[in-house]
Amino acid sequence: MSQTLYKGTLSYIRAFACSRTTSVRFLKRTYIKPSKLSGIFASNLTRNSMSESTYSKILTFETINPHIKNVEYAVRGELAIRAEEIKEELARNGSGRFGFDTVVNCNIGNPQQLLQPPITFFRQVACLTEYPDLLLPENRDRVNALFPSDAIERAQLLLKQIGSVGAYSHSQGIPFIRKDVAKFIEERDGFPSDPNNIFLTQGASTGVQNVLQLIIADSNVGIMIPIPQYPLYSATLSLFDAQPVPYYLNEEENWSLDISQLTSSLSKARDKGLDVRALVIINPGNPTGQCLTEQNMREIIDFCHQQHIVLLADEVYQTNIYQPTERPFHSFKKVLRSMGSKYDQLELFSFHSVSKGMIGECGRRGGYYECTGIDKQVMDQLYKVASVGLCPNVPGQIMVDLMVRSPKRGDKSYPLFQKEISSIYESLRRRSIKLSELFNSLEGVTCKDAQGSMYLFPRIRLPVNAIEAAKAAGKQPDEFYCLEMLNVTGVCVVPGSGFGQEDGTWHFRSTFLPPEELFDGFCERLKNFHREFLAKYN
Ligand code: DCS
Repeated sequence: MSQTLYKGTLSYIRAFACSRTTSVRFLKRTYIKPSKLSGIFASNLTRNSMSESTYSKILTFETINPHIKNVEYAVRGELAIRAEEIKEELARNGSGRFGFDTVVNCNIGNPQQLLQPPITFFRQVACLTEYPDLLLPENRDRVNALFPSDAIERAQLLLKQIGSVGAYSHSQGIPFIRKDVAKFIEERDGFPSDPNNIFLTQGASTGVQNVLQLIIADSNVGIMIPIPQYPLYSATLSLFDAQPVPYYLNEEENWSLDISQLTSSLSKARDKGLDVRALVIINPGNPTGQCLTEQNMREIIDFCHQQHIVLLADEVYQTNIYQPTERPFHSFKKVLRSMGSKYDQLELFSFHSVSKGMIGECGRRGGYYECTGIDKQVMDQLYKVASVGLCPNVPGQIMVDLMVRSPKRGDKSYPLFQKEISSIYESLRRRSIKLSELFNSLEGVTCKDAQGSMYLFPRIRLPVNAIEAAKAAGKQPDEFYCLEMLNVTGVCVVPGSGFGQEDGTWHFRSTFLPPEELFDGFCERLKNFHREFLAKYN
């Protein structure tokens, strides 16, 4: 036995002996006679050595955490699962059984899955940081021929700060990148931002979950969420066992937010004894695509201030703005700061992500949240939770840096960057209009324009026979309609019931992300399906 192995074995034996002694001492204190110990160890042994046929699983559907069982997430729910099955069948047997040869995933805002090209500069920098040997002097000529000088410089700068992308970083996120985020916020809003108040995250999702976990002190806590809402919120509330306090958006008024809705929903919840602590605003909206006016945002801030409520501003679609003159994006941080010192104490968390906008780097899992007006001791606790997860992934953090510090006018990469961003933006805008026109042309369907985000949320009025058929199949009517749409056209959308909707109304959510060159064909498929569906059930 080698010396080290011998020493290792010895310390293991000592540790084992020590733990046996400790457990004997513990058992003595709990009044179990050491003589009985052998019996206890023996019965444990018997339990562990149950035969295969009598072994009962520790983890069953009945015994696991019940809050996990309550979680629902329709964006990747039944429709998405069925879509995957169809894809597999198409790959195995071809399109024979179906009237289409591809599944189009409009159920999720995942632009690159639907062939949106990545931003070249971002990938160049990502590539150089992943494989730093490319930056060695001996590779210089080849790399200079392939990469623009500003991408090389940015990669060098980042690597100087980070070391290796394979190393854990600061738990709150790389300080250099947080400084860039703070600078971006300052330039966007015209008000100061402190890098110590920024937490980098794995997409906005983990940020939202960490903040909700912080707020939900017990199961009597209520969190105000919009209806319809993005189900990250309802799912996280189920997971942490808190109470959703729904407030309804006004479909007739372009999914606007009426303060009287907030007030009545809050007072109902407080009457029931709920400790309502936070209000979630998704702006621009998902699934509803509306952008709030500045005046409306001031009212919301005033409501939170008066009612002593924390504001969570989900602003991941802040650059997906399709009516920039009538409905520009304003951040809650900016509006709050512009309202003067009366509101200085308001507690605000603002979320952003690399998954959306024209970037669409969903798979990189990059994001951040900014804390405004949050108590220092509370921030320390958030930091502790971030530390337990060690750090957000470093390539995702790099993508955040690129998002907040993209090429500027005069930089080598600026012309290409600008061309790519505006071509994606213009195309998204055209597609949003085309799809909303299509939906509005269908019998019994109405659809509000997307002022922002990546989705349309049309309302469908279904024939009585279709509602009966849905009931017979054990489905919600909108779920039934969406399943038929998937089976007939290969287009996968999400039923409105996955987001919440006014009772007695039915909707579905579709992204407008399918590639533009396929868009006419895609619209045609939907049009034919809807006509045939109505003919079948009318
Ligand atoms: N907030 C909103 C409003 C979102 O729509 C999403 C993602 C997120 C947060 C979280 O995104 P990341 O974690 O990737 O930053 N939207 C989902 C959706 O509805 N479709 O695709 C994903």
